[in-house]
Amino acid sequence: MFFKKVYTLVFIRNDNQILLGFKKRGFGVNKWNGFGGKVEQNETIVEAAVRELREESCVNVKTSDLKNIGHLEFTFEGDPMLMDVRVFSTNNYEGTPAETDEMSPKWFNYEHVPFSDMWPDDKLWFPYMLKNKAFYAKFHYQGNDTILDYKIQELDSMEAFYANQNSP
Ligand code: 6U4
Repeated sequence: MFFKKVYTLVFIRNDNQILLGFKKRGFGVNKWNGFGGKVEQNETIVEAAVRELREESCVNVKTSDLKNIGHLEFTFEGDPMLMDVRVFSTNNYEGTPAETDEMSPKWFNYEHVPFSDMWPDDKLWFPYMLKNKAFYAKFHYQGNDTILDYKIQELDSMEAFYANQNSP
């Protein structure tokens, strides 16, 4: 049995570029990633997504502009925690991305996403995101570098996925 913790992961994108942050500390340190973190008790998932994006990149977005585009689950060999990661995207934001204690932001062209310095799962599901397809994926890791097992599925819509899951 796993106990589940909900996280957010936000990508700001335009027609040919995506904003990533280089993680300076903590989980996923020294990797490029989207912006996000744990959902706190007093907030909704999308509110947490807005807050983490602001805290980590100084960029502001409206909850109504964030589109839920994917659902990721991560488990780690020998660890009873399941990371339930809600992926969001928008092209509508305010402010200029700036370095914070946690992240250093940078725009990448879609052809130059730095997969060799990212979580190994990213190169498997980014293609769905970049083609604007909704997706569900789960990955079982050994440590932070080895994927022991995984599954990826393109979805008709996130709404249909959550309706079938009986989950908000
Ligand atoms: P604290 O303890 O407050 O620094 P918090 O900022 O709440 O933590 P953090 O930074 O640990 O949370 O959140 C982890 C972030 O990394 C979330 O956005 C989810 C994301 N993430 C975790 N595993 C990932 C993976 N394998 N691939 C990926 N993103 C992942 O692309």
